[in-house]
Amino acid sequence: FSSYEYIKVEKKGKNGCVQLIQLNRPKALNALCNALLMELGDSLRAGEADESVAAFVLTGSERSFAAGADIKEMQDMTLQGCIKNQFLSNWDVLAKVRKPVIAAVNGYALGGGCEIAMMCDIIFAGEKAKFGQPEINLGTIPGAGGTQRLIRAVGKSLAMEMCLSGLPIDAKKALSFGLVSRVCPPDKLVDEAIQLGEKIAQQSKLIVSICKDAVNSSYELGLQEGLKCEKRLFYTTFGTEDRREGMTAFVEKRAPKFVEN
Ligand code: CO8
Repeated sequence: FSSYEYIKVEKKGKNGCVQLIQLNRPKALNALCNALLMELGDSLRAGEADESVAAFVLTGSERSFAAGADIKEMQDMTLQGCIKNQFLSNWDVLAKVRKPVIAAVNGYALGGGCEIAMMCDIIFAGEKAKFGQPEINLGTIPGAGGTQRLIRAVGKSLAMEMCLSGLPIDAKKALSFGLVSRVCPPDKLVDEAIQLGEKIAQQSKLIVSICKDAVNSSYELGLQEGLKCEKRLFYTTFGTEDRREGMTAFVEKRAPKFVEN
């Protein structure tokens, strides 16, 4: 973990069950340059492979979660270059992680910063967080899910308002529209996220990843397809040791001991 320049990675929680990834490029308010994104992808892959890790927490600083893609890197880019280099096509590592990811957002989550928060499974916000898609101010549009995930989270009117005007919303509004599920004092935010990660870590890792898959299918499919997918995944749990253990422990009035990864 020590070789990273733009992120800090630590194991937190009981037995290091939560991998905390802190974006750490303070001079640029955690603008998401390519090198930072490579490191983020690398640390996520390492956490996926580490059996002691049950969940990730992704955070920034108190001032800024991430102020967007790096505008200085993009300034001279061309259409041809974007296509040729598949610009930022590696951003979705986060959206494809099998273990749960909790975003703990203090300060600015703008542009790509808001988009990576929305790629996480759960978002907690500090009281001073600001979420926005200001790309329109730069003569461009969101390119990593901002026009797609935001509308699912907050509905069409507010998503349009944010994307077309570039104006951000505060934590309270984000909570009232369901973009985030909890608002906490800034200095308590990361601990609350880690505590949730620890709670998730008490469950079966295998069943947690199946459950995450099922919830995501609702996000991605229509209702009938989603219900079918859920049913198949529900049946799948009956092929696992941990499902048998969970129900047996309930019947025997004891705590379950989950073992499957
Ligand atoms: N990129 C590069 N540098 C940045 C960025 C950024 N996004 N944001 C801030 N910085 C830098 C500033 O240039 C400044 O550096 P320097 O000291 O060298 O001048 C430093 O961070 C501090 O910033 P400010 O002085 O501006 O700090 P303020 O407190 O005055 O303002 C703001 C804070 C409001 C956050 C302001 O910095 C700002 O508006 N930043 C830009 C926000 C933005 O427009 N983000 C969207 C970027 S575009 C994007 O994310 C597109 C994603 C598309 C993904 C496509 C995937 C395929």
